[in-house]
Amino acid sequence: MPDLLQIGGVTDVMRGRLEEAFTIHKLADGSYPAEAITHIATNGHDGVPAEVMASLPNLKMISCYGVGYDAIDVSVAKSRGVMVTHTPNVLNAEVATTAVMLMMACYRELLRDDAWVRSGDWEKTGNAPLTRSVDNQKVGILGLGRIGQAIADKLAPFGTTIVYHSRTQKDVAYQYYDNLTDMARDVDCLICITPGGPATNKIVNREVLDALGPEGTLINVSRGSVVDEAALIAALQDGRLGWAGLDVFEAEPHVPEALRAMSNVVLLPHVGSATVETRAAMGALTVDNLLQHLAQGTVISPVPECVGM
Ligand code: NAP
Ligand code: 8YV
Repeated sequence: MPDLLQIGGVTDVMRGRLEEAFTIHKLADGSYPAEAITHIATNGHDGVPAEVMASLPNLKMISCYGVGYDAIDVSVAKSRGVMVTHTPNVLNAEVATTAVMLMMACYRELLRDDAWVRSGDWEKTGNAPLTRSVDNQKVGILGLGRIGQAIADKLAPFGTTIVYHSRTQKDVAYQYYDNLTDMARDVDCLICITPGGPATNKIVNREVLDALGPEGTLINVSRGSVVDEAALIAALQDGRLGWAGLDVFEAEPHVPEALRAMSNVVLLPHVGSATVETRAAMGALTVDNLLQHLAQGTVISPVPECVGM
């Protein structure tokens, strides 16, 4: 059987299917037969370390369990003729739910009010302070791609006015902004859902956060690198930004103490797609890509750079 290098974890179902077709070697075990490895199964967090990719002379394909592939150097892979696949679409609805859930938790002070009940404050001091309605808000989506559109769809029943910023204008009815700061100035809530990587590094900077302003809410379900975390912390501490709902961070799993200490932020441990149902679909597509590549030399969902390879 061909040899596969497993980077990071896989589910039991994925392992069972992979074991029928590959001899599996785990990077975590410390050694692997470099010459023999033809395939890699990895994920969006672990990617493929540069030294690992360089150590595999006969590598043919990398399958990523996740849609974001900024932790894999696709230009190096492509220059070596190595196919890279990912798991688009099957997680759109789940990640959109996470974004909307974070927005609602910020607006309706879910964590504060849960604590109000648990601490006995309701009995001791009476009703909790009022919150803000999620209805009829103007929401700016940074990155109106597959998941961005799913977020817009999920927000439609709330009477939301959707506007968006991306590099190119899309064929949609929503207002397009070619300037992110201008969009941030005009919206109540900014939701980030672009890819990570150099092109989007810290594009949500101090200027954008100040434009969003003290009544504004920032939701980030994209990558921690998209938001300047130090500028975000400063804006929240100074009251220049109102609220933040964050699923992703600059140096995961490290989350700065300053963020953990704030009551106007809601924090999640990068679980945008992390339900049993959606992870099963992502796992199935990750393995299907590997098995089809083995059997036919083709794949189902190449990353855009590898289409037509
Ligand atoms: P997609 O369909 O490729 O959409 C990406 C969008 O971002 C497009 O609208 C693209 O439009 C825009 N974009 C790309 N580069 C940009 C730039 N430099 N400036 C402004 N806009 C830019 O991708 P998707 O499937 O929706 O996934 C998006 C990302 O979400 C993934 O790459 C991943 O990082 C993240 N994600 C996170 C989780 C989680 O668990 N939190 C789960 C899944 C995905 P243009 O090309 O016109 O710019
Ligand atoms: C996963 C993600 O957490 O798909 C992505 O880009 O960020 C998430 O769905 C991750 O990639 C799983 O490995």
